[in-house]
Amino acid sequence: MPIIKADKYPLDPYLRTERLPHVWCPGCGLGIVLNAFLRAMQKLGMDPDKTVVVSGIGCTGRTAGYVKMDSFHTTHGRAIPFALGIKAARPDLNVVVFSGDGDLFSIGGNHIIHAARRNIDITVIAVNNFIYGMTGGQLAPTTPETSITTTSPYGNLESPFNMAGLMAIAGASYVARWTTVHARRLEKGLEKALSKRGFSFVEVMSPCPTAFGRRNKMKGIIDSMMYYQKYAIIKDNPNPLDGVIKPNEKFVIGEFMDAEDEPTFDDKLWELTKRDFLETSQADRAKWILEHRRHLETLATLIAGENIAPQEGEMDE
Ligand SMILES: Cc1ncc(C[n+]2csc(CCOP(=O)(O)OP(=O)(O)O)c2C)c(N)n1
Ligand code: SF4
Ligand SMILES: [Mg+2]
Repeated sequence: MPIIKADKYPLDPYLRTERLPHVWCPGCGLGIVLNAFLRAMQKLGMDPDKTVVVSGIGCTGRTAGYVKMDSFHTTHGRAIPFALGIKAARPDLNVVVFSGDGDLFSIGGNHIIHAARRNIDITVIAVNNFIYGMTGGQLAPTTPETSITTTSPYGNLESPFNMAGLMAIAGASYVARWTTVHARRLEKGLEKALSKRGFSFVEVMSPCPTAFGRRNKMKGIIDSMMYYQKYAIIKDNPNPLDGVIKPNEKFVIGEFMDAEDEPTFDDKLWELTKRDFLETSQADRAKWILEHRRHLETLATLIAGENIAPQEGEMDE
């Protein structure tokens, strides 16, 4: 059969192709997750110049280096506060965190629960491969009980986090969990998450044959895929508390939360800013506007909508 050489790939506009081939192992699920994310962006017509990707450290964290948009490979566990800083400074940008289970829920655990609680308008894609992949397979806060890792050679004794459940209960506006076998549903879920206002979170169960699978009877990629196929049950509006994952038992995937119009942290901040403006004397409004010029664009909308434009002469200085 002739070998067809492809010169172009449909997702090229979103990839730094000059950095390929990537560092991920054969059989790693990360390519599927990245593909689903970029396809979702493409489907939504999202402008890469208006999108920022932030990753922490780990195999998943390498994603930031492959996407052709402003992207940041930050310190381990600090992807969320870094992303919040970007969103606070530039609320007009789409801010996406793409990082690993260890990075987001171990060292970064404190940050992520508070970002969900505050309903900050960012999207988090959390790749759950049950392990610290890059550093050689240490126990993660998501490792299922009894699993073998380099730091639990007799089997994990700890209960793992139910990441999707935790995010839903903490206050996220949108929470879903899919696996790399459910690639189409994953893509749709990411489309929804990227379009949602407020904190949106998508957990993706993804194989790591190198650091997790080969120690836990999922040596090859097919074993992991068969595992997801066999044990995943798709449920409509599952109870977040039912999101616990136990080895060799059925686990729930689907949309755990899809809240309607929950005010975001930004909305509340804006209400406060607006009140501050309205309480400012007529004479001081121009000065106030100059001081708050970072929000001028939003302010223009407010002025148009609520007719509180500065009076003649106020903008002269
Ligand atoms: C402050 C700090 N602590 C520890 C590390 C070592 N480290 C690098 S990656 C990593 C684990 C990453 O695991 P995860 O986020 O699940 O990503 P994966 O490699 O599995 O995709 C750790 C502990 C580090 N780089 N910085
Ligand atoms: S170690 Fe695991 S997570 Fe990292 S690239 Fe290899 S298979 Fe993927
Ligand atoms: Mg991991």
